Formats: sequence, C-alpha cells, structure tokens
Amino acid sequence: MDKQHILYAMPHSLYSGRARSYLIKNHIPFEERSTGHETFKAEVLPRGKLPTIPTLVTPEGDVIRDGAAIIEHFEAAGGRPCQPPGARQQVISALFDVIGTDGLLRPAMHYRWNFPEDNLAFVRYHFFHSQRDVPEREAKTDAMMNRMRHAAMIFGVTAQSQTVVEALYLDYLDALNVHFERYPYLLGWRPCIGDFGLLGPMYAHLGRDPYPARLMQQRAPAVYRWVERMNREDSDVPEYFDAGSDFLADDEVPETLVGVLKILAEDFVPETLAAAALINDWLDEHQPEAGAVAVGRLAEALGTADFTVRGETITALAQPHRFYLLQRVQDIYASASCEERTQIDSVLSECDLAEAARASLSRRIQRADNLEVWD
Ligand SMILES: N[C@@H](CCC(=O)N[C@@H](CS)C(=O)NCC(=O)O)C(=O)O
Repeated sequence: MDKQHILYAMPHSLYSGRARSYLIKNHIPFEERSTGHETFKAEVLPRGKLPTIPTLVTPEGDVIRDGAAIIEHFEAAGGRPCQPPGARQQVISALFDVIGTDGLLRPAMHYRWNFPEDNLAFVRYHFFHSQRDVPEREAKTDAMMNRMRHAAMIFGVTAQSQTVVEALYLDYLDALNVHFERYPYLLGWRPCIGDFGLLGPMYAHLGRDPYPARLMQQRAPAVYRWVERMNREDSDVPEYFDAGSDFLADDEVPETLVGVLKILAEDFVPETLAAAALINDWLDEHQPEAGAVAVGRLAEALGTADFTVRGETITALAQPHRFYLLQRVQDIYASASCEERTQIDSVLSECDLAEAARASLSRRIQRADNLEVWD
C-alpha cells in the first residue's frame, strides 16, 4: 500500500478539526496520531518547531505545522478545489476562516470549561490520551488542562462577560441554523476554505463536548448536521431536495449568510481594531528583527486589549495570528478588479465587517520554516 499522510491531531482539538475535515472532504488518505505517540516528540517536533496540532507528515517525510499551512499545501498543489472562483465569495470564505479560528474562541472556551458537571470527565479523557504513557502522565494532563482553562479567561470569558458571550453565541447559532436550513455549506453546495475554519470551534468544542453539543442539537439541528457533514467524504445532503454540486452561481453571497456575519461582526470588529492598535504600538516600541517569531503557542501573546460588546467591556489577548489570516483577505482584495472591489465593499459594509477586513499591522507576517515570522 502507498504510504499515507500522518496527521498529528486529537478529536478534542479545535484546530485539528479544520485540517481533518479538509483531508476527509478532499479524499486525502491519512492516519491520525496523538501527540502522545513516541514519534511526535522525537521526530516531528524538531521540524514542526512548536508543539501544536494539527501537524502533518507527508508520505515524503515533510513536516507541515499549522492548519492553514496544511490546507494551503494541498490547495496550491490541487488547483484550489476549495477556493470559490469569484472575488466576493473568496473574501467571505477567507473571512470565515479567520472568524472560525480566531473570532469564536470565547464561546469555544466558555462552553468547554464553564460546564464541568457535563463536560469535565469527557474532556479529561482526551487530554489524558494526548499525553505519553509516562509516570507523570496525570500531572501533565492536569497542567495542560489548567493551561487551557486559563486560556478561556485570557481570551475574555469572565464572570462579568459570560452573559454577553452566551447571548452573542446563541444569536449566531440561530442565524447559522437559518442558513444551513437552506444550504448545506457556507457558499452553497460544496465546502470552501471558510467552512473548514469555521468548523474548528464548531466541531471539537461546540459540537462535541457534551453541554454545547446538546445545545446545538436541540437549538440548531441544521448546524449540527453541517458539523456531521463536514466530517464525511460525500457531500451528505439528503435533506436538500434541490441540491447542486458547486458554489452558488454569480459570486452570490446569500442573505442568510449576511445575517450570520452581522452578528459575528459585533465582537469581531471591536476586538480586531483593539488588537491591531495594541500590536501596532508593540511593534513601534519593540521593532522586532525580520524573521523573529510572530506567533507562538496558543494563548501566548503580546498583551491584552479592551473593547466593548453590547455594552460590556471585554479584555482579551491580542493575537498576531488573526492578522496573518486577515492578510489573505486583504491580498484577495488587492488583486481584485475595480468592479469586484466595489462588490466586495458593498457586501462587507452590509455585514458591518468593512473596518475589520481592512485592519492590518504595520509589519506583515510571513511563514518561514514552519513558523509565522515578522517580515
Ligand atoms: N495556528 C495553529 C494553532 C494550533 C494550536 O494552537 N493548536 C492547539 C490545539 S487546538 C495546540 O496544539 N495547543 C498546544 C499548545 O499550544 O501547547 C493552527 O492553526 O494549526
């Protein structure tokens, strides 16, 4: 048999869900291994540079760390099967990728860590099995869980902000349910890059941990079905009697999706603007050398920024990674024609996302040797 790709990942890992789904949907055979596997520390980590999952090892032995980089590797080689052809849909797809991987961390963390009666035993099972079978396995499990529990707080979930985090999530879930009642994927009949990014928080945390999974099943069955669908090889669309097989025609961004984005914008915009200001001040002050690491491990960042959502002040880590993914949105815009730009501007302002889509850092972030570094 041909050698397969090996995906270092775990079922409970947010970022793993994005890469795994891409591999499944694109019929790329792979074997999934835990970071507890002997080979991870010994062979993969020295080349992956950071101990994050997902990390992929190709049949040729190349190591690719980071979900966006794994997807880009296959997109570049395969004629971009998950990139819609139109500029407007491309921008929306790239935006969902950022919002999924960076913008929904608060509900993802809240619904995992703040419902221990329902979730804790289930979550602990997974953290335990991502540790190697060494004498200090229990202690390492606790340490890792404490680190991630703490992440919930530093991403902005506190006793004070919980009500607004929940209200926003429920409004978003309802709007997304309306969308998926009409279409099986974000932009029609096949998944785009944005579907994979959005699946990150919606699978491992919000669609799989006991408390939020039940909430999703009971309140938003069409969203729950999308989560299932994104983990199946076929298009899995029995409930749509008019199913097509492509992205929506004429570069259409459906009204139902505009409704979803308007809600997501409520915290994505103020958080992005506050984070950009903080990181730009940091860049002015520190002037990092070209090639210095810009994005470290999850929950490591340069500082916190304050912003207001529905009247509540939220304090959250400002993470440069968000701007690395926003660069892609901005690159699509930069290479669009004048006419396309007008259409993009119009849909972004309809979604209240224009300011966030333009937000940038004073230095670009590049990838070099499996790390995101300052240009
Ligand atoms: N930018 C990375 C982030 C990956 C990431 O932070 N993964 C988490 C698990 S969901 C992780 O490995 N955390 C371990 C750590 O930060 O030590 C990606 O998109 O793949």
